[in-house]
Amino acid sequence: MADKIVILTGAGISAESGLGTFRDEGGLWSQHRIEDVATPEGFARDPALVHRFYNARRAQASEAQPNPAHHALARLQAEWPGDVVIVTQNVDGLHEAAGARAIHMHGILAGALCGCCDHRWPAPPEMAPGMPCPACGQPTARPDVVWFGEMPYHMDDIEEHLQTCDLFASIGTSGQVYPAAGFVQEARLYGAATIELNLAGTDIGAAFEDRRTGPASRIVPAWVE
Ligand code: BV8
Repeated sequence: MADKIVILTGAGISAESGLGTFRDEGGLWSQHRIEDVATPEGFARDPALVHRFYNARRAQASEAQPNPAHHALARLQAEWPGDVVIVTQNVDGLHEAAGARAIHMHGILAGALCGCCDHRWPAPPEMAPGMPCPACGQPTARPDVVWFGEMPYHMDDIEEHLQTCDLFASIGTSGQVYPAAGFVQEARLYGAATIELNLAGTDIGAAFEDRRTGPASRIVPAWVE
């Protein structure tokens, strides 16, 4: 049976598609306080601000194109004889745009969620405070993204993949947000080989046996080949 590969991706894989990362120079978290735009408390305090933040990112993501790194992973997933599981922290949908399947642990910009009945539906381009849920009618529509302090999605499936993979690769993430930043340790614990592909060194780089540095659009296709 060919090796099973689990690939974690972060904002860095979409940087060359023109989407901002969070913690690089001029990144999203230098323009907005996490507490104000990416927590349930921030949403409760000022839903209009949070909707504006996600409306802007949804519009940008809808114009963005997958880059060679996204396409290389889609090719790997289609051609590798074993299982290739992509777990993404990104909410931009670019893995699917490149023809890949991905597990969205932090949700998706193109999705809306009802804060009351958990109904999910495709998000309109612009969301606003008090938007009614199409299922229960309550004015509790929110972006279907996982905020700080909320449980990421699909964690049971992700744990199972980490415990049964032969290779764990991390691409374009600074390794500062948990539980994703801890995945490399779990994969190693269960015997997987590990590699990090990133523009620069990260806080979790030492946990990887192998590392490649450079822009994803160059180093990911080279790695996949
Ligand atoms: C949870 C929302 C538990 C959608 C996001 C203290 C210690 C440890 C943990 C915690 C703590 N206090 C609180 C916590 C938990 C907290 C956390 O980890 N906080 C951190 C900040 C310390 N985590 C949580 O709250 C998570 N939930 O733990 O729940 C729980 C348990 C029980 C019951 C209930 C709950 C939820 C985390 C999810 C938060 N939501 N996004 C959105 O707005 O997008 S996180 C956000 O950060 C994005 O999802 C993003 O993907 C993610 C990670 O960032 P990166 O993707 O790594 O992006 P970053 O800019 O940081 O790095 C980019 C990298 O790319 C850089 O390394 C750069 O060098 C590289 N790069 C740049 N250009 C390129 C490139 N690489 C290659 N090529 C290039 N061209």
